[in-house]
Amino acid sequence: MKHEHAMERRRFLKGTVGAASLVALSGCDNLTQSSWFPGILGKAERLTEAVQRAVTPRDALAKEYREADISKIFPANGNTDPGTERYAEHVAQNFSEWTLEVVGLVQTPRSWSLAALKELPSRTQITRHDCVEGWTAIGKWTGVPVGDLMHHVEPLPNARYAVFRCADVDDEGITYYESIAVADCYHPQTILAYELNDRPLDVPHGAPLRLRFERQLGYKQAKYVMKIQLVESLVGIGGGKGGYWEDQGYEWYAGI
Ligand SMILES: Nc1nc2c(c(=O)[nH]1)N[C@H]1C(S)=C(S)[C@@H](COP(=O)(O)O)O[C@H]1N2
Ligand SMILES: [Mo]
Repeated sequence: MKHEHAMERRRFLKGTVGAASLVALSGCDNLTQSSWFPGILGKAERLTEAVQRAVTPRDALAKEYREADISKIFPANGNTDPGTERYAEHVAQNFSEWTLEVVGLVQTPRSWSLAALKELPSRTQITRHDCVEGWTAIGKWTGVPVGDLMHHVEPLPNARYAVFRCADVDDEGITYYESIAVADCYHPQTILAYELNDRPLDVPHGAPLRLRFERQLGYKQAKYVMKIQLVESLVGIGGGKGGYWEDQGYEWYAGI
């Protein structure tokens, strides 16, 4: 009986994960153009999250690679320069005035200059980035664990999501943002990176600070991060689906 149950479960998992990866493979353009897609997302997505959490516990580590595995070229994708006057000033000042604010449902809101963040203990990880557009790259990231920042600000009990606010705006004036569960901020590989392959992050890859949330797809890896806002609900933030691409039909739980 026990065995039969396990078989059942395995079949169920296989089917569901298969469907989820098909969705991931179909790429940006197809998704935004098909009108049915956002409609079915709610249910399929909750299923994906539940299944993936069952298969991969929340604290499981993404695979880390060796120096020799680092890709010769790490492509830059999406916005590759925020292009605003203010951002150009930051570039000219070598980001000396850049601050990261952590606000919202926290005991003690705080901000850090880039220099102050670099003085905190750092983590380095060599991981693979997977973009839904069909490319992958292995890079070495160094940054500050987001969990350490959380220990400083102390999230309130009702803080469920951490929203990452970015400096770039698209042609329609929509600002890029992303969100992850506050619980996932404490995962050891969730870092705000300021170095790629031992050099300060360059503009195309999200200077001066970008999120690495290693067990999820490329679009979760928010670049040009200026602010982390802790909230109880995603309603009223952007289009309400938890991220720039999510608002256009992508899954919020983009596990890989
Ligand atoms: N702020 C911001 N973050 C972003 C994007 C973007 O356009 N703006 N694109 C996302 C996508 S789809 C991918 S694949 C990665 C690309 O990161 P890279 O340019 O370092 O390769 O950044 C993600 N984070
Ligand atoms: Mo992507």
